[in-house]
Amino acid sequence: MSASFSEIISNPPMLDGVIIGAGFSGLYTLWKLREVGFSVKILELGSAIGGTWYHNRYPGARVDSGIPIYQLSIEKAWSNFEWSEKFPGREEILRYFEHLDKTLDLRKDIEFNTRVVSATFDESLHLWEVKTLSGRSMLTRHLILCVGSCSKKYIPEFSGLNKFRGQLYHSADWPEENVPLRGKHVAVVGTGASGVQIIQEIGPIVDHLTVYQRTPNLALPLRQTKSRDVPFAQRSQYKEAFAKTRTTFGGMDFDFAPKTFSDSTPQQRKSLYESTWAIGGFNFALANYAEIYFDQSANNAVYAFWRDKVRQRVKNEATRDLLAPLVQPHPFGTKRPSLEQSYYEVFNQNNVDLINVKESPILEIIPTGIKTADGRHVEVDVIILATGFDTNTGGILNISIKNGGGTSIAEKWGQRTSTFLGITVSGFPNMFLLYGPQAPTAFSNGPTCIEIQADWMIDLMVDMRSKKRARVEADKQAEDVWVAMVRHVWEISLFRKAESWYQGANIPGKRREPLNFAGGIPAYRKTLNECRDEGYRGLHFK
Ligand code: N01
Repeated sequence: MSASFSEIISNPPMLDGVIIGAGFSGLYTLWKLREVGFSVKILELGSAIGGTWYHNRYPGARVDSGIPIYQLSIEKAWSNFEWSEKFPGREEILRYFEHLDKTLDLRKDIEFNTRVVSATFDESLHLWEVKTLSGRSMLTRHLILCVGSCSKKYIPEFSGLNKFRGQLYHSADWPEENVPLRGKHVAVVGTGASGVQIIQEIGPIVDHLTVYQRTPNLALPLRQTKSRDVPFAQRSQYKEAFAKTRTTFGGMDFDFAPKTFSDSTPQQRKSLYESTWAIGGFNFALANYAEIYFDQSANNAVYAFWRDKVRQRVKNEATRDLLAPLVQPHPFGTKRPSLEQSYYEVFNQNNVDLINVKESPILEIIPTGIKTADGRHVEVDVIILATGFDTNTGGILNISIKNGGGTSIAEKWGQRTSTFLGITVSGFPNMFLLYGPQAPTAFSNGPTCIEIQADWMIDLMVDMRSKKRARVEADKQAEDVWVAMVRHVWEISLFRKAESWYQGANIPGKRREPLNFAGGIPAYRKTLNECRDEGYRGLHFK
């Protein structure tokens, strides 16, 4: 560490917390830590707040969790913000972030355009030294990583990528200026949440669209509601909705059906499928039978319903078989289903082609387009790589984080990712992860998971302050128990069967392991609360 103890004492720019990232988790943490009297700063790579919503500006970007629950539950913020749609688009969400900034006075404690390159813990001072790319250094008691679960983009190593003469963008790297697509020949690679939204948005305006699909997205109807037509959420109901999110599997304001699949008659099942389908959003996935994530026969039934609904919408038989195959490509819901409004109809347009890259992978990018293994060349002006992210761990491992013994987080996670409760890491004192690995992250409404984790962490920091404790660190054994729990839930679920980013299967060479806790929000909260109520069992203090 570059500063000596006497320098720190005589020159105290030392903070209680440095937060990395100004998305939902960073902003909520900043506000709440300040409310309880801690000194804290956010360092943010981008030039504005919003996190994933700042960085992901691709055409059609829109949230898949509905209002009122896709916002912070801070009354001062929600009580005077008007949402125009149940599932708002990026512009409206950025307007909301601006509102958060004004209402909560956030910006004064955020440093923008600041890339954190390293964080090193000093064993004797119990402090982190955080360094930025520009060479600045800051001392902080706590290091709080709010870097987002999808912040490190993944670009497949296609040969010839840099020889392409047209425009090439990753979905998370879309330019701020308008990219004219009207009249253009465009290729979209990838049909995850980003790809589905892009395809649906640009299909109707481009001259020609070629979609490269490896795995079909088992997408669900969004069913947008405009507040001018139907008031979809009364403010008087917000508090109840936020409270409900703490009690449901996915942190939504609805939960699985109370009855089981096995106890339901075929007619009751059909009626549940139809009603959840008609409501739209994630209802078909998360207000369905809980067994669909654990029992293959329950899952098969749901898949068959989904398939038949979608197949009716696609005219061409070969395209239909690719988008909604007769045999399920993976258990329904075990890869992230997107929400769509007109995705399937786009493939009925004459200007849209669908290429199956499972059968015929992309061989190379040629100067004028894309060549697949079957020898087909498609000439395009623009290639959009909607190929996803090195999720959950990528954003954290992007920073050189070292503990007092000189061990990096990359070394610590060399054999397996391990955390205690998805929030702390043994061997890395005074460091917290929010919305990261081994938490309900991917399986929950973002703001719900984030607030639960941040509230727990802040209670802990307040407790430490009151007891004059300078350092907290997870116990290795307690961490092992949590990692085993995450794995156990994973192994008994159907999630294990899908080649998903939930378990790191989307990145060639990335180790497969459960990166998300699939036990649901109530079980997660119970574990956090028990830990706190038992005097922070599993944590060591100094
Ligand atoms: O990324 P993805 P994403 N050749 O990994 C394909 C959040 N999000 O950016 O499925 C050809 O899901 C890959 O194929 P396969 C949300 O949590 C939220 O879309 O691996 N194809 C897949 O189709 C989401 O889950 C929102 O077989 C290749 C696609 O690229 C997460 O971000 C909106 C390939 C990647 O899909 C990530 O979504 C957007 C190759 N070599 C994102 N490599 C909302 O809330 C990969 N693919 C609305």
